[in-house]
Amino acid sequence: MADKTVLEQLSYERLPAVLVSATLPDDVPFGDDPLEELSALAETAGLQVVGKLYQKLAQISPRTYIGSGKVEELARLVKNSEARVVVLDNELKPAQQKALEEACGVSVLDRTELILVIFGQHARTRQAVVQVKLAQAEYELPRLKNLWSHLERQRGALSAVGGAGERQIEVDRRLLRQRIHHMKDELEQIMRRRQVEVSRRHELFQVAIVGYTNAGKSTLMNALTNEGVLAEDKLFATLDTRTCVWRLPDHKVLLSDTVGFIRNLPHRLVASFHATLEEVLQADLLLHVVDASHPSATEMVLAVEGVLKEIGAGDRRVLMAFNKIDRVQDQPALTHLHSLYPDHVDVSARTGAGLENLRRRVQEVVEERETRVDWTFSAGNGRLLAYLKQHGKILEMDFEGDSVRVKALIEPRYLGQAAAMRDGKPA
Ligand SMILES: Nc1nc2c(ncn2[C@@H]2O[C@H](COP(=O)(O)OP(=O)(O)OP(=O)(O)O)[C@@H](O)[C@H]2O)c(=O)[nH]1
Ligand SMILES: [Mg+2]
Repeated sequence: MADKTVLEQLSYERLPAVLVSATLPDDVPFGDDPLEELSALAETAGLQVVGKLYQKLAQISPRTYIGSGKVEELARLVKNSEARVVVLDNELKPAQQKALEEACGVSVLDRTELILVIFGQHARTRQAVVQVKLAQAEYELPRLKNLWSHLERQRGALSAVGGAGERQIEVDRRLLRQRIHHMKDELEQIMRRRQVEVSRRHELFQVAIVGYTNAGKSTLMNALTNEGVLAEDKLFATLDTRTCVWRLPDHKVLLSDTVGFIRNLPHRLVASFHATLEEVLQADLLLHVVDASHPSATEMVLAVEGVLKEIGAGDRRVLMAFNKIDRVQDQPALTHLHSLYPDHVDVSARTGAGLENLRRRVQEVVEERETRVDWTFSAGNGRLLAYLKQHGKILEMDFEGDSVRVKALIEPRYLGQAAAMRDGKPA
């Protein structure tokens, strides 16, 4: 874990930073500049990028991740650019992180830690705060020992205080494990309360917006519902799921905005955001929003599909929404995406282009699954009303005198029984 004070400064000070990319032969290229995404992450976190360093590695160096010649080059670059922090676009082992810090004389963060910093800055609700703290604590746990032995080495007193050091590590670990335990408990409680809300809402068809970070998910949610959720040109602007009612031409459905995905999302983070992603797992339809104007759109789509599989939502019905169509330059690339994903709509959340089409397409999906009924029957027929509620989704219900008019969606297999109840025939 990098120096805590450095992490705290990130949010309000434009600390100068050097970014490092090390690519292995099997890495899939992601855009022209391998550091483009890390730059955006760094900017979002509040860092000021003052230098970039690239290395193509045949294999990872166990001690410093990058090769020893590169370490020297990095140390020079840090010195010359007066950088205060180094960020590597890879996941570092604790010992590698320490070795690099010693060589450069400044804090070294890896990609995971930078994402954790951003999450920490953007967490608003109690649930998001606890989830982020949990992920941070789990990141810290395996790094505790290393910090300690590093201190001991510095003092050159390993043999003298070895026993005391060992005990101190155990104490630190136990305290951290306790904190992790408490946070998991608290999350579970929050989830139990949410579960009640979710099951109350269960009567409506649920659509969850998913997609790569910065794809325009929140902007789209706002354009469709006037909900006024936060949308910014920042990575991970949204950390909480927000759900609201979305009115389609003939239906009312629930629309949820969710946390953005990113490639190489660390497993720990995926796990700690499970609660937030619960909405995705319960959705009837996933609206996968893609920044179609991005040169790496296809890789982003694949990364999102990877995360969906990982959280157990790989088999969900998906409608692709190719967003930011207003600024697509590379028409052949878009045509290629169209051919890969025939079930798609082109939209611009900014200009509103394609939104009507999107509403219609989602409505079609809703109707595909269910039969729509528009029945008027005696308000005293509570049995039918209960049956429709249990096996279908009530869209509208109006009492007119002693009769009731119900518009509902119902799965075809329940339709016969419901119709019999309406017509007063024995089941
Ligand atoms: N040109 C253009 N820009 C858009 C469009 N939709 C969104 N944007 C911009 O893209 C940026 C990101 O939008 P958000 O809606 O915050 O993206 P998000 O997917 O919710 O991002 P996270 O919550 O950070 O994962 C903002 O600057 C938006 O104004 C669009 O259709 N066209
Ligand atoms: Mg958002």
